[in-house]
Amino acid sequence: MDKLFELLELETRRQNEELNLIASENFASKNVRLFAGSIFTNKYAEGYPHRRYYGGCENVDSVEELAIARVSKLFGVKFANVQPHSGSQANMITYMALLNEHDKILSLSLDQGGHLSHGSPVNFSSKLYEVHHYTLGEDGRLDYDLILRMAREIKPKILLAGFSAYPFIIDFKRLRAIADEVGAYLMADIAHIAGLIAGKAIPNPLSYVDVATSTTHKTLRGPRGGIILTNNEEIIKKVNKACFPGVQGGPLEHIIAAKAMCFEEASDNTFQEYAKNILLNTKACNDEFLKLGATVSGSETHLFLLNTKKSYQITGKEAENLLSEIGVTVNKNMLPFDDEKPTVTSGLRIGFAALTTRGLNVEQARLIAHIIHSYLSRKLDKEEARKQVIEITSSLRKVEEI
Ligand code: DSN
Repeated sequence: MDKLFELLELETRRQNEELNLIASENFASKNVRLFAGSIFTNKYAEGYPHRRYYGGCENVDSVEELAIARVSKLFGVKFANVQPHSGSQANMITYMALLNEHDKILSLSLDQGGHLSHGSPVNFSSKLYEVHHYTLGEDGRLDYDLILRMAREIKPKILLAGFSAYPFIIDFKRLRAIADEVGAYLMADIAHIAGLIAGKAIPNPLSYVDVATSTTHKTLRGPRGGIILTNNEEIIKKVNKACFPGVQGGPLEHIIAAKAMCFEEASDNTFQEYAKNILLNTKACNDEFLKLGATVSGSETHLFLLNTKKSYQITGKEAENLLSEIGVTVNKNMLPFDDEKPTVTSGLRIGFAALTTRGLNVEQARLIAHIIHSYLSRKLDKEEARKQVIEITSSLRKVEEI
């Protein structure tokens, strides 16, 4: 048997037997995986529906039109591009559509909870554009007065909101007013919260922004990929041109089919229940940590930050490694104003989109806080902690059956 089949089996086992608390991951459904692995992968389709550079595109045209119609309805927008291969690509395409080289972007930096493609010094975004960063307030929340002051001074062409490690609801109405005052586009990167918006668990910001980018695989629970949404016809024309032929070549039509499947699933009432349960589980776990005396950020979304340095006198890296010994999968994450390097960090980002898909409930979310807290405080030995993890994972839905 090819080694790959063995690896697939090992990965299935790992996903079933570990508690996945990585805030950006999820478990896609059988149907999403069916289309992601379908024969649509055989088709080249450069261009857009009915304007392709290849023959034989009649079926993929319908697939892409279906994906566009479904995602537009799901988020309440007029226009969408479903071709970006990833969230970073979606961001690059949007910058290319709206900016000239060296134009200014005002965004949150990676170390405060932003994203690489929002202007990190090691990313294309800071090499092509002049990026300025606002910071969070001391309470770990967006400081809208500071954003206003900086926007007035810098006059960015894009005011960018949307984050990878921000646990609170964003006031997009306020950001709209700031963007209007300085004549900037308001761009939202909703990659982390897209599923919460689609599931109506948090407010939909789409009516406030000029353009939104997202991935489809985080809280939205689809295949790995990106999308761009807007209500502005001029913007979608520029976005479409920037996507193809600007940045990408042939779209991944099998992934677009899987996206269309995920948009259908996310428009079902059961998805609203799911999105609500993500918030309940996340808050339950955060609040249990608080009761136990740990330092956590609080949460209004699918994630919170655990300060491992303050709580257990260990770095995020050490905590991540320790937890992996007992089958708890997390990622170290910089905390606002962190003095550790990104490869070390002072804490963890903990999210519940994935485990909620497997049917985790609030009591189990609280129990997870106890296991992590006791293990990192050295009050629980490895064997007992692993046993408690297995008790939870074996009660959850199997990932291949989702
Ligand atoms: N790497 C993703 C995350 O973990 O949030 C963002 O692209």
